[in-house]
Amino acid sequence: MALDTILFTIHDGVARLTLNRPERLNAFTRAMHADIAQALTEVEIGGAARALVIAGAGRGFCAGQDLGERKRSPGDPAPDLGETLETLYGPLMRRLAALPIPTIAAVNGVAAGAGANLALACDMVIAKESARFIQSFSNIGLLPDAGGTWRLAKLIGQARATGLAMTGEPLDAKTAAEWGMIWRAAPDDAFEAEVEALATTLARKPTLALKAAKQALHASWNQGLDAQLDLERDLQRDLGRSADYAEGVAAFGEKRPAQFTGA
Ligand code: LHQ
Repeated sequence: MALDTILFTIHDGVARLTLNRPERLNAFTRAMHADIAQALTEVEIGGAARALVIAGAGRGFCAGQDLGERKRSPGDPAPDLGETLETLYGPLMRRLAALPIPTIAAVNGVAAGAGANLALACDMVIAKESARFIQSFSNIGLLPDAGGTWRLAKLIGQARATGLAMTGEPLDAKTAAEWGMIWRAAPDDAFEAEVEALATTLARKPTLALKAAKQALHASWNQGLDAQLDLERDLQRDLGRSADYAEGVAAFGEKRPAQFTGA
């Protein structure tokens, strides 16, 4: 794959997608969106990846939309940001939500604007203690996009979501973890090892079960208990027929670690 703006590997069941424009804190460009789309296609159809880690190269995770790409000269027409969201950010957020494997945002540094909401679009977020999350949109006259207004309120409640959206103030990783916005803030010197351990653990889990858990948890945001119980019943019925369930129960009985294949 010829990729200019990201690094992408799949090894031992773990796909690693590293945003790679460190001199711009890995801000999104059109080219980066295209490269990410290409990598996600490989994850979706290749079958080799059982977990996806998204990280940033250098000192930042992602500073959101590259504002250099958005510079206007006097007299230029106003941009259609709706078109940008419709064709670039929306599809990315939808693809991550639909991805049948767990996604981990490894937030190695500042995550701002759509970069913060890219992190929150992943199933689990682990951040360096020194990292910051910034809903920086209001600083440039915009509202949080890329799912931000939807996700933030659900994760941390309306009051805190509103505060972050309106002030554009940075939120440190420890507080983000305390508020329940992310899974964990890791000491900087333990961060890489913790990301590696989490990715390896998830890649060895029964993939279909994680996919079903993701699907059900997402559905729970939009439906009541009755519908949720029905969904759990249907998904569990399918999982009960999986090879991994048979292996899990057998391994428990034989007091040995299970060897899940993802089938
Ligand atoms: C950047 C950027 C950046 C270009 C740092 N672009 N160069 C969707 C639909 C369509 C359009 C609009 O947007 C969206 C979604 C969005 O994401 S809107 C939000 C866009 N992002 C921002 O507003 C964040 C802008 N960046 C910042 O506020 C700061 O850079 C943060 C707080 C992220 C980091 O601050 P510092 O750690 O002090 O670093 P820095 O500001 O010195 O940045 C380092 C370099 O990276 C610097 O370049 P330079 O040549 O001076 O070294 C910045 O210009 C560049 N950079 N973010 N988004």
